[in-house]
Amino acid sequence: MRIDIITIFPDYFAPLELSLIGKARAAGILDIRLHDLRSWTHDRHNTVDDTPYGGGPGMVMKPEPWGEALDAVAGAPEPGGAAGPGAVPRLVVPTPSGTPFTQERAKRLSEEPWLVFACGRYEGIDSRVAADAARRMPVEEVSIGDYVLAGGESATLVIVETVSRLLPGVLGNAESAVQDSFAAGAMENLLEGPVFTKPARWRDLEVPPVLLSGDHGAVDRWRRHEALRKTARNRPELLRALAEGGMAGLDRTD
Ligand code: 6GU
Repeated sequence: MRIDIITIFPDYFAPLELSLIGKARAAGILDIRLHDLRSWTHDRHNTVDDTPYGGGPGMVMKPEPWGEALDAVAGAPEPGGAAGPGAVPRLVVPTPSGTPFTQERAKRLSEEPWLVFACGRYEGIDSRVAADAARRMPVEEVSIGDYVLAGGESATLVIVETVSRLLPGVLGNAESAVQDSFAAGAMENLLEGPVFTKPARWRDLEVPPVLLSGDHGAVDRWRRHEALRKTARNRPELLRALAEGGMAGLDRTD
């Protein structure tokens, strides 16, 4: 998968050289390219923002640098490049006013050959930029949660990490992505319960004996029980959704 990230803070993405994603890049599974938006400005101060039409607080990102950046990055696919000849990327615009980012959405994005992220700062990017891009490529606005970040960079890191670990060959153990809380087909979308490793006794705290029993049926039942307990405590609305989903097609008075 190819990922282009357009930002005024390319240094923000240094962590993408580390760990799982750094290894995936070295292995050629992930082709991540960073672009400084200011390289598409033409004034002495490399201006990327201006005051909002209609008034109000803060600044809005100007359309011209974004238009040129997207033309340069998304307009000219390399023949035989990571995304293939004639490919068009999907443009992802992280914004608190986007539609919610979920594990299911990450799975769909992980099936794309080429993503471009447009990281806005200030009060966002002039809305004509996404409208113009949508004439040539699919565009989605994505929010990672109900809170406001200072810019799209950290949201992009979240999305890139979530998507990357779903790519074939990125995780050491392909099972671990299937087992995740929120993965489709995970323990019915329950949260994961507690986990333990050696030693069996640490600071007078014991690992639950069932995990040492070798009885795989008993271990599975205990894990499901603990997953239910954790979900009831931390995310009770997920249990209610599970109950409703599980009774789909049935009258709840049945
Ligand atoms: Cl994607 N961007 C910003 N700036 N704030 C956010 C967000 C994104 N998601 C939640 N808050």
